[in-house]
Amino acid sequence: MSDLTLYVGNRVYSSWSIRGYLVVKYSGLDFNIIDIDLDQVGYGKRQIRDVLELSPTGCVPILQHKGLLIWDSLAIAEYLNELAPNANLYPKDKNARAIARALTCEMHSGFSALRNNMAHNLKRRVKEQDWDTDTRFEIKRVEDIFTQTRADFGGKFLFGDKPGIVDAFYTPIASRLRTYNVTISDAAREYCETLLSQPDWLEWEKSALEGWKPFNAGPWDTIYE
Ligand SMILES: N[C@@H](CCC(=O)N[C@@H](CS)C(=O)NCC(=O)O)C(=O)O
Repeated sequence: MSDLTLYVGNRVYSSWSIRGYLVVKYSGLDFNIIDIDLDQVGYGKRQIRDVLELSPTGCVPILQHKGLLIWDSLAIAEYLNELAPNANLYPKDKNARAIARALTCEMHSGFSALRNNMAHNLKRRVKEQDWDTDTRFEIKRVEDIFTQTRADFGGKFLFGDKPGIVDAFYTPIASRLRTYNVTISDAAREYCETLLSQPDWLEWEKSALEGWKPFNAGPWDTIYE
């Protein structure tokens, strides 16, 4: 039994949990995973009792290492980067690492239109729709990030041929673009396909589909089917 445990939410929906999961996988460390059903009283208000017992934020993912509890996917990623320095979760080169961190932080704190209008649901596929200006702007920014970063630093992934923290953080975006059938450039699509055929993602996706049950909490019944 490993001394590292990751607590995650409902796998079909929880995009933040995906980030945490992929980073732990990419760290190469052995870990346990505990699923918390977010379909409970308090969901959407960060007041689910089972989550609050672990983190004052009321949010997953949460990483437990020995006596330490770490909340927030970015803090989890940074902690794992320190715990597994040889996994190269960020690029080795100082300048590339700075850009990788900037892109990770951009994902972590931005893209609110995309998040709000494209609720994460890896099971769902819907027809392409007309997006509002803000969403279109963010889709374009994502395309530019995918294309330019790979041109400047990349291989298969954004910074080489191995996935790292920044790739983990953009994987739920690739999943959203697929769910909502968003038209993007060929270069951007190629990177999305790389992310969505990566074995650790496929393992998550398979377990998510196998463990799926309808999500009733919140007002999003039609989205969370
Ligand atoms: N910034 C946080 C956000 C985490 C977050 O919003 N998690 C959602 C699940 S995807 C959650 O736990 N929501 C509980 C709720 O809304 O009550 C992170 O990076 O971990």
